[in-house]
Amino acid sequence: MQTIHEQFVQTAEVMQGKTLFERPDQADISFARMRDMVERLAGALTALGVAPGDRVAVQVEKSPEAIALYLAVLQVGAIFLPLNTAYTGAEIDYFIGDAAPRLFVCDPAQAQAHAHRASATLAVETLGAFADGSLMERAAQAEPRADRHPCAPQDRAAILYTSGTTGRSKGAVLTHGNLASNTEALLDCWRFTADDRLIHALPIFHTHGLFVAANMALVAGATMIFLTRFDAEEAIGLMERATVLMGVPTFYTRLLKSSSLNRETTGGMRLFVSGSAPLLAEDHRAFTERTGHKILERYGMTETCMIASNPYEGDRIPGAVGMALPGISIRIADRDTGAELPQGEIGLIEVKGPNVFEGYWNMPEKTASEFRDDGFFITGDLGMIGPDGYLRIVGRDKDLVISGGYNVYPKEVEQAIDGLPGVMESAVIGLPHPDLGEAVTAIVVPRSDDLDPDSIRAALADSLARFKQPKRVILAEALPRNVMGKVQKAELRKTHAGLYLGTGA
Ligand code: MLC
Ligand code: AMP
Repeated sequence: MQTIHEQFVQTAEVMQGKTLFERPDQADISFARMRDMVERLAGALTALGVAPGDRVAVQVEKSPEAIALYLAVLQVGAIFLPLNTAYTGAEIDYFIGDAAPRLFVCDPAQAQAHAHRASATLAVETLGAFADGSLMERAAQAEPRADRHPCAPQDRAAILYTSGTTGRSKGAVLTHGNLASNTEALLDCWRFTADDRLIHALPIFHTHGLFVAANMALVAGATMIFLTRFDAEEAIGLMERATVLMGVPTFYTRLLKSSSLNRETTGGMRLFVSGSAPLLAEDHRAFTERTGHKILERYGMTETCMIASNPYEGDRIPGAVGMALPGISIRIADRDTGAELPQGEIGLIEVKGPNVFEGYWNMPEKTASEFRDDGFFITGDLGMIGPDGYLRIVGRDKDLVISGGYNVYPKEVEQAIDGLPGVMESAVIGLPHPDLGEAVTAIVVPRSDDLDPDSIRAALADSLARFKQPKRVILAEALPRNVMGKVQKAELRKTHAGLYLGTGA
């Protein structure tokens, strides 16, 4: 196995002056320049005392330099820990406490706010969106490092935090083998080559933007049209110079809203990929009608990278996520016994293969409870495999909301709300939303009359990232419960189903 970093170096050797990053209003960056930047950053990391196995936590704006930092961390054998830029100080406290990184890199604008974190065991540096910040200054002065720490497939490459059902975020530990094997499978399945020009409008702190989109371009030698955020009109305008778009379903909902989306504007594109949340079958069909392109939907998870994909050649079926990627096994199992279910029956989706993560950081019991004895990982998604061999996701066994491709675990939001003065209890649910797919919504039972929805939302601002905060808060006299006393979330979802669709209260 070659690590993603080793493959990038090899590709850069061949590509040299070819453009890796193309950005609106900023200079292009070639493969050769990127390689130099990675070597300098590797030198800076070593000078800062980052050793193999150390965690490097990074909460920075999207930039080519942030991708260079990721590669440099892999080069020196350290573990890359990207953090959503929306996380609040309180959330960062937890991640740093749990992962105990050697280095924390933040945006220069946040330097003051994080200065107190620096200690004998934790260095704090900055990296901005315009190649600015203290880390880039160090890199400019550092002795470039071309040598690399040798890494085996089972060595740790990254930790990605995903919020947990208990309200405590879990750090999914991914190995070099996970990343390299998944990239190899995707390059082959989606026929991705150096000729591709990828519209990259996803954030780079999650699997989709980093381990799918960026890794594929870095290894294949493709060009990334690198955008800091997704704007439908901008993306459509770029399509005549691009070949591939990878996005969450919200990208496609927004593209469909634009009158400029048609066969002509998408004519040069060869592939549209959707994932991270369910793509509405009606959006899939509408997209084909408007553009002639069939969106390729695939299925993945932070813990497993990509699991299944609709075929490049062959039927891309609306509402289905396709077949297991090469080398990966999928089975549908009975929720309680774990026994494999026959074709056509609905059960838990379980997965095994070189893509499946090592486990959760510092959580051996949690890790053990999510694996079967024979090594299959329990995804928590419910699905079935039809007679056509395609996997279809029909729901979730885990209490999870996916809003615009971001996961929000209701428990974490409920704990924050329940801690507010004047709140008796709360239930957080996801409701259908025309733009985000699902919107985080809180049903709150107040203790007193003076509690109002706006003050609840305002009180959460410092503790929860914006995307986790409820879009709406509904006050209620009581929560519906079953005879066992368990809150009936399905009933709440039914009662309020039309809230964002303009069809309900
Ligand atoms: C932004 N906001 C959101 C939100 N994104 N609220 C809920 N859910 C979201 N996903 C809030 C902002 O805080 C802001 O709030 C308001 O909405 C508008 O912000 P914005 O910055 O203008 O939003 P926009 O840039 O349009 O972003 C929407 C989005 C973005 C859908 C394009 O969220 C996005 O890029 N999502 C992709 C997430 C992703 O990469 N997921 C992959 C996970 S990996 P206010 O109140 O201040 O106005 C994974 C595995 C796999 O799942 O299979 O891939
Ligand atoms: P995350 O933990 O952010 O990696 O999100 C992973 C979850 O996203 C999966 O467990 C699924 O519930 C969901 N997901 C990813 N891709 C799809 C898809 N194509 N269709 C439906 N759900 C998806």
